[in-house]
Amino acid sequence: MGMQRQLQGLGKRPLVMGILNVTPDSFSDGGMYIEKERAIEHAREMVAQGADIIDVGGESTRPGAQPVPLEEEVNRVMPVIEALSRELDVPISVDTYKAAVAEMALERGAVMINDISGLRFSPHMIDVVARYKPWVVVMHMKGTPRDMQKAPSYEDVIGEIEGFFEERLGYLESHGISREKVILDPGIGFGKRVEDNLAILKNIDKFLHFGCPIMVGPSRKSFIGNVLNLPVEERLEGTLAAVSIAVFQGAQIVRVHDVQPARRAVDLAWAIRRAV
Ligand code: 7PJ
Repeated sequence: MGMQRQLQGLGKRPLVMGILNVTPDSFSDGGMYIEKERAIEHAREMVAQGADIIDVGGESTRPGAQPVPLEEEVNRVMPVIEALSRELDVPISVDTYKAAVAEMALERGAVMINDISGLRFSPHMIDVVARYKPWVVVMHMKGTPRDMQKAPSYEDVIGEIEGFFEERLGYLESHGISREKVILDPGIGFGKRVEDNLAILKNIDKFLHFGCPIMVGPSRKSFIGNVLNLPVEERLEGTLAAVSIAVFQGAQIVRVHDVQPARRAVDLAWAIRRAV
């Protein structure tokens, strides 16, 4: 338990977060790991491949996706979180912006909340974070999953994300939550054009001054498909290029579907970053 809460290795090497979708409609693993047993098996496999964290999500947040009712999300996610936190040594993260889901997950052994809304969608999320003091991923998104890809634009994408991080850290601080266990994520694909996603990856180092670990999740996303003209099932190499560049720039956590190849890529990118 103590080991879990430390987020072992953070700062010493890049961490790989394996994506565990427990949803019937997620855009790339759609319907494959619906059942609890299959989800658990997939998590075991990701850990064997080198995952440092498992991120369990019950609601697809791909562009245009409809929100999932609370009860449905709870039914999908809680049995898996309970089983995984009992069985696995790696920390469990819950991918949710709903305070009630987050609280239930923390009660069942999760130690991290991955909130794609950066604590904006659920007014009580801040109270859950203040009470349980979990690791919390604050992700930037312009708009909501339903409307975020409807003509997003920025004058200065990096500056706008920096401003958001600044404001969110202030919000947390005003509720007595220090940045010690806050992870910042620029939210690749969440209300961004292709050029914005590329600029973010090129400029990850611009987010390091906050003193928080930076996480990125480019895995299989459409900007890769757009640049390479490839469908979702052929975006592994693009994903590896993206996570490698991010780690070379100073990102400390990468959120991916394909754990083994990402592990190898980011470990090499990290070795190069550390080289004299
Ligand atoms: C992200 C995420 C991401 C964080 C998703 C997908 C879409 N959470 N959840 N960062 N993306 N923190 O996995 O393709 O980039 S859902």
